[in-house]
Amino acid sequence: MGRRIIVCDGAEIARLWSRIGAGQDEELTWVPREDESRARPPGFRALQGGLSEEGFQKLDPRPSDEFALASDEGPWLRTGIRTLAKVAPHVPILVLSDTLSDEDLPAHACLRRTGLTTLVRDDIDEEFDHLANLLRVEDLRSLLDGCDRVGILLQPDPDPDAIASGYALRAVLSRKRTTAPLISFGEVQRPENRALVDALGIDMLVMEPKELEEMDGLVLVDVQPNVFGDDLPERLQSVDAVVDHHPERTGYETRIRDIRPTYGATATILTEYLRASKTEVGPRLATALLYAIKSDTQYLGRETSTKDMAAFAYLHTRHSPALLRRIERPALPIDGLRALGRALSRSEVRDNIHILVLGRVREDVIPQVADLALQAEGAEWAVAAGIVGSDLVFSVRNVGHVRAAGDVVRAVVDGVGVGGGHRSMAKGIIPLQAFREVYGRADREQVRSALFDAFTRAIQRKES
Ligand SMILES: [Mn+2]
Repeated sequence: MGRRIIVCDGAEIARLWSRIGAGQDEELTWVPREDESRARPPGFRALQGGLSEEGFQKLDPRPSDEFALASDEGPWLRTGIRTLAKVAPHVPILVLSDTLSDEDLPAHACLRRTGLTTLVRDDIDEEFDHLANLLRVEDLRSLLDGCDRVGILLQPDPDPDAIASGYALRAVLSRKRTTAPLISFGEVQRPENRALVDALGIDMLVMEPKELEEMDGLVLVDVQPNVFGDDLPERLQSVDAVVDHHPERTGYETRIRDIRPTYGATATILTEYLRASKTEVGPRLATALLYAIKSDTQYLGRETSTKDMAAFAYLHTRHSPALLRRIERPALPIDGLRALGRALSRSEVRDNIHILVLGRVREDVIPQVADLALQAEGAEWAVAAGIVGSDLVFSVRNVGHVRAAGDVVRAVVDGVGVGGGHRSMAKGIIPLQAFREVYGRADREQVRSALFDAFTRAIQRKES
């Protein structure tokens, strides 16, 4: 390794550098300004001859060295860069300047510019953000301190963001499942939500709204009270805290309100709470929050903020890849695999659409088969369909640059079922009875050709 040679313009910048603390391999030099010759900052030696060729030659620059030039004066920096490039053309230069931009500097093959105090500034801003989050956590803790049981209420059929955020809030409050149960007014049903609950061993307390009276404290996570209807039970009209990222609603009271609509996930807010309060984040919690951010932001797609990115990066170093795989790729039952085998034997990509009809299967098999189906050569659209209970359920994927999957599915189920989704993923449900009324039988062949016609029409309509 070569040396890092720091050249500071004047005593003020040199002193700032020594306060930040010099790195081990750094050689500190400075160019005194007029009347500064006797003000040598500690640890620095003067660049003899200033920014002249002789001055740089005395430093004996080698190709493995790196230079930093720190100044806010254009002429000083331009002279320094040009002279150094003449003496040592292959030495890389880091320019530290808060006032000059890249355009103010001469061309150089290996040069980077960044701010000096702005770097410190960014860190300070980040620390103030942590401090604000810590204050929120302390407010929550002291508000709920005297409560025996704090209910953490999630939306009905809570999604991964809600579940992980509730789970994290319990950790922030240093409580257990008995003293801070996760509550929902309905069972966890959708396969991706179930997968998270099962993998983490979270137990959800399903109750009626009126049973909330049993809770001494009540916190809503990833949801606001109005979502539960206009005619709110009394306990929901005035709650202790709401932590959410959906647009702010009115019509309820809460003692603490932390709503951040610019965030892509409530899990990001909770990750900030955990970091600010230095609460331990083990692999299970990190995995849950990581998966929550991933699924709420469509894998850091649209509507992702830099806060979500920062939380994601923090969690990524702490999560368990094996656990994440188990959540994202739940074990397929053998009869599901056999159904897939039968469907694959009739596999065909027609007009860029690949449809696999599975027959009767466990619901969570369907989205996994849809993922697989999209990998077929030539497929721009993949549909996996199966019968679950008395419904025909199908998952849809597309390669992304075509029409939004959610819109297409809404057109397909129009008048016969329900459905929706995002740009590249969607899901539809058509009751078998409704399907038969429209298409006749509901055997594999009929399902396949009905879906093919419906999708062809819906995709074309969208493209015209
Ligand atoms: Mn959410």
